[in-house]
Amino acid sequence: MTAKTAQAPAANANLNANLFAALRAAFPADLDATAIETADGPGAPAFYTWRDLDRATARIANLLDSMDLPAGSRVAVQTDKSVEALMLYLAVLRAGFVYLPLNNAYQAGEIEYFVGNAEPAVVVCTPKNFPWISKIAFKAGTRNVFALGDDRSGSLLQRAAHHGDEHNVAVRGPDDLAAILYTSGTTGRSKGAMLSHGNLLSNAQTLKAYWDWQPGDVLLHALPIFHVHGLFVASHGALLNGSKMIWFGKYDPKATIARLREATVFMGVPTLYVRMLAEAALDTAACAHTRLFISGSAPLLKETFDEWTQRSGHVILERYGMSETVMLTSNPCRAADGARVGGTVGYALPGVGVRVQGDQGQALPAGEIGGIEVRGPNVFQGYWRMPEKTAEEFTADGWFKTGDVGRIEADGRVTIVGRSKDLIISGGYNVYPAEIEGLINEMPGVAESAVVGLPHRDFGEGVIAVVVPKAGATLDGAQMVAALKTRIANFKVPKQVFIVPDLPRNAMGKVQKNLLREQHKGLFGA
Ligand code: MCA
Ligand code: AMP
Repeated sequence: MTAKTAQAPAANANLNANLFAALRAAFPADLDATAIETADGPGAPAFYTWRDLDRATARIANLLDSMDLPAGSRVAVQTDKSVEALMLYLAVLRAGFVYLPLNNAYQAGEIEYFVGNAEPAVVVCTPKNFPWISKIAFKAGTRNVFALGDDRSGSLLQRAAHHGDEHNVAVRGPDDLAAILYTSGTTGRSKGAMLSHGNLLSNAQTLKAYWDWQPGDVLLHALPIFHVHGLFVASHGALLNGSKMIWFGKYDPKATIARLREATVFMGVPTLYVRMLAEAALDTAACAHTRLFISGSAPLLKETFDEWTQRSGHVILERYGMSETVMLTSNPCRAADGARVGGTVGYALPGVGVRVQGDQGQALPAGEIGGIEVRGPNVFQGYWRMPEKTAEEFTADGWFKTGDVGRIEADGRVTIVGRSKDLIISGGYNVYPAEIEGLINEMPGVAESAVVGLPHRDFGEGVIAVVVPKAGATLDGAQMVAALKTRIANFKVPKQVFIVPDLPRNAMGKVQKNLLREQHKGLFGA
């Protein structure tokens, strides 16, 4: 079944296709109006005007230009969330280089892999992490390492201050790379999804129209800016509409509810909604000013959807996307486009093709469950320096295999029912069991392990590990958790480790993870 789609907006081939040029063109005429107001963190409230965004991105872009970097150079960034970090992203686009955001929970081993794989010309990190990250970067051949703190400290802004505040946006074509986002896709080690200026801009323009961005809209931005949701969907949405953002460095449900009165648009992963629902202050009055609540990155439980409708008076708009594709489907925004239905991810966005195929690659009729495949101007250029992996993830007729399993109704509505990829999504972050199992299996005394996700009332899914010791060995689950915390990002660390004599296997010898999930399903009270 292939979902019906409307036509995508035509791109003007005569214009600079650099995404920054489009964002800059959308700045309001009054450059002295507030573009971003910080709601927390050092110096809050701080007010950044559109002119500040223009000048600061020009300074950083001029600094990058002054370094004579080769075309296509990657700029890898692991910093805390700040307006300056957003400016750095915009400056990298402006100068025509390739932005590589890294989750700020990543530890040394993870950073070493990304830096080794992407070979960035520039690395930016927090002043606190500078000693160890710079060591990794210099060892991998990176010549330029800067520090950027969430209090405007660090060498990046000091150096940028010596540069002019005017800059001609680098001319880029729609297929030129704008960003690389590391993701494990459907199998194996982390792969860098290469997104072009055209991928990002076409998606941002489509969402601006489909979500009916209005003059005067204000976005409450409470997501991290190292993944698609916070960096692209949320920030591009506000910037392309010339909309002010209320900017949280860290998500806090109480503070978010208090500021909703000034915002018209909110975007979050399901955990953000679950946490707000746990607050008595979440009521219709708190949400009276907001016109649109959007959820994505992980399945939104029907009960969260229903409770939100009841408590806030708003029906959440759920949408679906991936790092490789940005946004793919969305429930309608305007009543004229249809109803928002809980438990579904809506319709293919205009210009995006979504189809469901059977195991043998055959087209399936409406309502039947199969693998979700997609195509469109938003679909990425391939995995960084992995042509074979890229080829594996596309069908012969050019559709990208998402690794998600679902169905499309006769009217085109898409529902995701599961994943064929072994992936856990915890609080909106992806955890690849194979990565964690690999680390556990290397630990002394471990024979084998299985990592699974269980229903979790806060994170949607919570990670656990089930571990078999070698004959005669004694293992301590708590010690294993502590050891993993020093090696990988905290959200990937199993919340609990169970030591068992053996793992359940089927007749083919494959570990039956479904049985482990069933056995432990009540652990996180969901
Ligand atoms: C924090 N912890 C977690 C998670 N976050 N555990 C599991 N899963 C998580 N997501 C644990 C930490 O390990 C730590 O435990 C403890 O919680 C406190 O950590 P802290 O960082 O203070 O937590 P928090 O600030 O409360 O963070 C929870 C959060 C955060 C706000 C829900 O996870 C978050 O911002 N999630 C959003 C992720 C996101 O933006 N995803 C979009 C991906 P300990 O102390 O034991 O170590 S983009 C995407 O998927 C696409 C394409 C799309 O469709 O959008
Ligand atoms: P990422 O690799 O971080 O881009 O995560 C993409 C994956 O998140 C998708 O392949 C889906 O499995 C999942 N995802 C994103 N949005 C939704 C949603 N609304 N419902 C269910 N799963 C989602």
